[in-house]
Amino acid sequence: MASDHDDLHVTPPATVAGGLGATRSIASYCMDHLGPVRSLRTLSHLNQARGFDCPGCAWPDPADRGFIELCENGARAVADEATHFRADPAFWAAHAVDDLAAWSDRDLNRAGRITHPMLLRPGATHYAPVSWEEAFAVVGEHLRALPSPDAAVFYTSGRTSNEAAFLYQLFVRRFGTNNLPDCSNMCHESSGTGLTEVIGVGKGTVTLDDVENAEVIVVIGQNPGTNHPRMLTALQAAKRAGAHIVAVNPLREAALVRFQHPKKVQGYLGHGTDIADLYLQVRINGDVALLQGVAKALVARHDRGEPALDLPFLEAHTTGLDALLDQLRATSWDTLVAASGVDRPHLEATADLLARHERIVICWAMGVTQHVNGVANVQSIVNLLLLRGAFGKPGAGACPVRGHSNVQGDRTMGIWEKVPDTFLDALQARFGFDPPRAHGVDTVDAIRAMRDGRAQVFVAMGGNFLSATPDTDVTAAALRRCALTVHVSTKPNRSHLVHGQTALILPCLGRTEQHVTEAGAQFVTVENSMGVVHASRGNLPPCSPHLRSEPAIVAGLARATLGDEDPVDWEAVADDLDLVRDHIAAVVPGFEDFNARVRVPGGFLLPNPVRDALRFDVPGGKARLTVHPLPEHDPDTLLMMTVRAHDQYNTTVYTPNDRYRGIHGDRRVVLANADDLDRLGLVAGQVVTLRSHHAGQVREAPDFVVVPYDIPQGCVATYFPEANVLVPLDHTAVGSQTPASKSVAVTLHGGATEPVRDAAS
Ligand SMILES: Nc1nc2c(c(=O)[nH]1)N[C@H]1C(S)=C(S)[C@@H](COP(=O)(O)OP(=O)(O)OC[C@H]3O[C@@H](n4cnc5c(=O)[nH]c(N)nc54)[C@H](O)[C@@H]3O)O[C@H]1N2
Ligand SMILES: Nc1nc2c(c(=O)[nH]1)N[C@H]1C(S)=C(S)[C@@H](COP(=O)(O)OP(=O)(O)OC[C@H]3O[C@@H](n4cnc5c(=O)[nH]c(N)nc54)[C@H](O)[C@@H]3O)O[C@H]1N2
Ligand SMILES: [Mo]
Repeated sequence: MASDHDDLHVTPPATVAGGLGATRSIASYCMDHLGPVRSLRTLSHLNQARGFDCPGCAWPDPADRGFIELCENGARAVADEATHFRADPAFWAAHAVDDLAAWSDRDLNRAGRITHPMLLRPGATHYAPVSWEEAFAVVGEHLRALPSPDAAVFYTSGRTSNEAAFLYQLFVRRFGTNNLPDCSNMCHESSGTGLTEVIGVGKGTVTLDDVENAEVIVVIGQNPGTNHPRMLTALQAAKRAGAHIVAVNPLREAALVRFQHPKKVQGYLGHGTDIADLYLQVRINGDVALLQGVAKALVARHDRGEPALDLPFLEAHTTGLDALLDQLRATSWDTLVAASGVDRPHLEATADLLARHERIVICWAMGVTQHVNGVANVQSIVNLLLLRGAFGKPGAGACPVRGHSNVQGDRTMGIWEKVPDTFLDALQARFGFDPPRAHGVDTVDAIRAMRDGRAQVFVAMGGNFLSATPDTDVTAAALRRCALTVHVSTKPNRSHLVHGQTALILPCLGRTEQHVTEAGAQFVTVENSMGVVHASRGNLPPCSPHLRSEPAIVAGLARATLGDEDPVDWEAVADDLDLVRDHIAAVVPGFEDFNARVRVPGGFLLPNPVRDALRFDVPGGKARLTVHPLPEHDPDTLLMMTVRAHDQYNTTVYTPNDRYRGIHGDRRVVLANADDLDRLGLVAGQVVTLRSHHAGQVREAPDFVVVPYDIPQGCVATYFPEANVLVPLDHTAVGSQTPASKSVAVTLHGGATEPVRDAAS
């Protein structure tokens, strides 16, 4: 895949996020995709109490929302959905599937909204329009012909509403399988697994108020300036109230250094707010060592007789303290400093901040979860919080910052291949059928099942499975082996082009669009990262009269598969989402009186035993302190993390730029440490091939340009999804099976050299 890199332009990384640059970027994307009138109409409804939930991320809304509560990337996510471009039947007739496969991700997405259900018949070169009834019949026939319900896989991405998710899992379990993998398997699964094991709840334990009232906030393995920009408002508020912020990241991400609020006049004019008081530039996957180093420094203070551990809390609420203290005392500073790449004074300074304050919040995202030891990372974070007694009180707790806007809600609704028996019992009681009890496949096992021919039908409620999952070539072969692939989608993506023998695209309404049925105007609900459930109402007319809502599509699939005699009245529930909410209220704990409570502006907070009552639902009733070995790495390879650029939403690429990091015009870059490049005899601008190494297997990705960057030695960074071909399917987190896409062992191999383009050119 040779390409020239003439458009690549590298500038020094930004040292401040937000400000005018963000406003300009919103304006240009909105004008391109929406035009002026539609821009204002759309954006003014975003995250308002009577408007729609931003499809960008799962960060909560503040109580005092401004006229437009948005951020640059939220606005782009909205403009991207509300775009006036259309991938209509004429588009699909003009382009063969094989031709579209050569398009860039950006161009595919820019083709616009899909307007009609489309069918690719066996052997056909083009998708062609099909009626909804025929589309559903194709799915029903395939599903009924399977040797077992477990030969089908039903994926979900995290934008799906609570109502659609509940109906989808109900349909899948009525059909007879728990094969419900979701994007969470690749995302915060390590958080859910790690937290459940040690504190008994798989979600965060803080509210937005807690973040704003914390005295110390640690942001680890997260790039909020790009991925959760509205979080910066909360960090800024906390900072102004006197909080200390510690950033732990291999890169000096601009927003963690300084932030200018793009909506506030003083934001344009002032120099912004300094964010991180301490910036720990950890080595990739050096976090277990770093967190142990900070804990060791706390223990050393305690051993000197200084108040550093919350002993009454530890005594009353935890087990495992002695084993942890023994391990921390026995591990040498040299070991921890070498493994983390952070010097002892910085680790001591962090411990100092923690020792001097009570209200501590630790926030994290993919830099923590996507490692072989992702669960150990999460539990090492919990260790620190427990040592300081930072649970069950205001201004303190664990804050895994979720990705997709309803990824947390989808899980609550039962989109989970390993849903607890209590959930299945409640389904059984409500609907009078025996749900399947055997666990289903997660994302990685779903790929294995399709690869090995054990699963022949793949259905996706949103998402872009091919590009989001690891080991792209393996996943592509797995999907191609299927008899049928079905995608409920809003926009074209690569998963539509790498398909089973028969393939369907079922176009659905998006968050921004009005949803009116015979029962009247409908709204949906979502759950944000902090367990607040609230309503979301689209305000734009649907982009095509042929779209159906996600609940209506599930109902159509269910009727075509299960027949008209099914005890669930699919037609009625898809038309009137209040009926779905009544079912949810009866099945899911915390949703009692759902229809009434969700109509209160702002919604309601789900119960959380740790946050509300300092109750740890683990055997013995006490939180567990845990001991973890330090991860090991092959010193002959570099450790690669695959990250998001500023101008993308997961697999949707808006532009080829990564503004804050100073990379423009090209995404096929590898950011590397200058000393490593010297050692390897590589120079800036050189085109290299990346090879990953796993259990004796080598995977290769050609044609990446070397960019020297401020990143610790031994570490490199590339963008996802381009680098996913290098992530081995079997390279996953212990306990959660999350692909370890931030810990890939690679080597760089030089080809022809290119002239160096420096910042000034
Ligand atoms: N605009 C926009 N918003 C998004 C998304 C998007 O693609 N675009 N995606 C959404 C989704 S689904 C998710 S899950 C979130 C993702 O949000 P993030 O987790 O912030 O996304 P990543 O780009 O994967 O960034 C990971 C960060 O972790 C750092 N990191 C990598 N490896 C390590 C490590 O070993 N240790 C430490 N301490 N840090 C490390 C990287 O340098 C980077 O700053 O964002 C959500 N919001
Ligand atoms: N190497 C590497 N791989 C990763 C990651 C990484 O950091 N590195 N991150 C992982 C993470 S955290 C995640 S969450 C996954 C993301 O994986 P996915 O959720 O599968 O991927 P997205 O790119 O978010 O999906 C985009 C598609 O969703 C469809 N869509 C958008 N809105 C809607 C809607 O309202 N309804 C429906 N039905 N469809 C809609 C559009 O057709 C669009 O093309 O990727 C994972 N993969
Ligand atoms: Mo995610």
